[in-house]
Amino acid sequence: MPMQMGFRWYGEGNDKISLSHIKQIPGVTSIVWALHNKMPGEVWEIDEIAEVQKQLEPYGFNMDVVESVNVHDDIKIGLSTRDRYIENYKTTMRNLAKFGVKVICYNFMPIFDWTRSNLFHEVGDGSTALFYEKGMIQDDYNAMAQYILDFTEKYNMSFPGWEPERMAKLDELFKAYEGVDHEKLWANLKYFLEALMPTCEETGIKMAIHMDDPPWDIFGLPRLLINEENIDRFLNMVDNPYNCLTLCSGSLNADPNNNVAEIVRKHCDRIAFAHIRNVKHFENGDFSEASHRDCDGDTGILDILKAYHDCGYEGYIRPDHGRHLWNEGPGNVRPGYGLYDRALGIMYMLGVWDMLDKLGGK
Ligand code: DNO
Repeated sequence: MPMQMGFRWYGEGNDKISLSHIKQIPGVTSIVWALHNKMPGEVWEIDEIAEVQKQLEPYGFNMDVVESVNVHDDIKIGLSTRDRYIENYKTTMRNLAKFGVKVICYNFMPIFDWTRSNLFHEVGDGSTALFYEKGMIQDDYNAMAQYILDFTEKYNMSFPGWEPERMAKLDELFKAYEGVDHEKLWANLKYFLEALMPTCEETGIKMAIHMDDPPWDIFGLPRLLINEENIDRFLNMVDNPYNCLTLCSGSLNADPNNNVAEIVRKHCDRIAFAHIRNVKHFENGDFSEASHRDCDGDTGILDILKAYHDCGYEGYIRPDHGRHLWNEGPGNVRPGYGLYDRALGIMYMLGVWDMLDKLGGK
């Protein structure tokens, strides 16, 4: 079985891209989906999941990969209320398993999910891309969050991990995380995963943690999934084949010291889901996202794909953020999740993969 190509879709009424358009991209078999109206900690009900299944079925897409079932802050902070949310998480897993879900992508970043200072930065060829200006993400978390929230409000969208309800009490959240240092966060992650492993074994679902984006502490909040050493620690900490990675090449490579291809070769059997994204670095620590073509960024896309191919990777893979092209811009596109550049990314990945197959005689 070859690797399985996915495309992230935000759901009917929540994504301007239609399933019929996605169907025309060669090679896509999985829709990477989620119930985006759910708050972290809530149970995903069977009839809600069935609704998505009904939408995907006519196109022949499977719903094997969910991105994400978000983790409640109480679990990350380690409050006594966490057990209730862990029970809800298990119920969600059992409900998802009824629909054949095989992989749950999630993250364990305190408060903020992915973080950028500019959602539509000029790339130089007329397209725009997500951009991280290091100097802007230093002390003032309220200003950074406000930039994102103003955008989502203006264009009437919500970003996963940036729920306005949570963002409205940022100061409170920061207070709640006081004392949660790296070691405490590791311990809380271990507690969460150890509680879930029996349900993984029962349902066959792999838990695939996403890399932290960017891979360093921000605003004094600890981040764990940031480099090879910590990935080793994570996999050893709960050494179970259901404890897996969503290996996001772009998240990791925002730190140029990370060699993603090397990590692929080392842990291929524990990568349930691969995100392929290219990043271009600037000397002052800023970075921009780039097209999937190897030479357009610094991530080493060819080396990474070669590493997956050499390992005989059979897991799920998807193009990650793309640039915004051909009139995609604020108001008509989800930042990073336009149609065109991700479709180009898929063709690039499949082109490389097919050629590797051919050269390898497969
Ligand atoms: C950003 C994504 C992340 C990712 C979550 C996984 O575009 O890569 O938001 O889905 O961190 O939980």
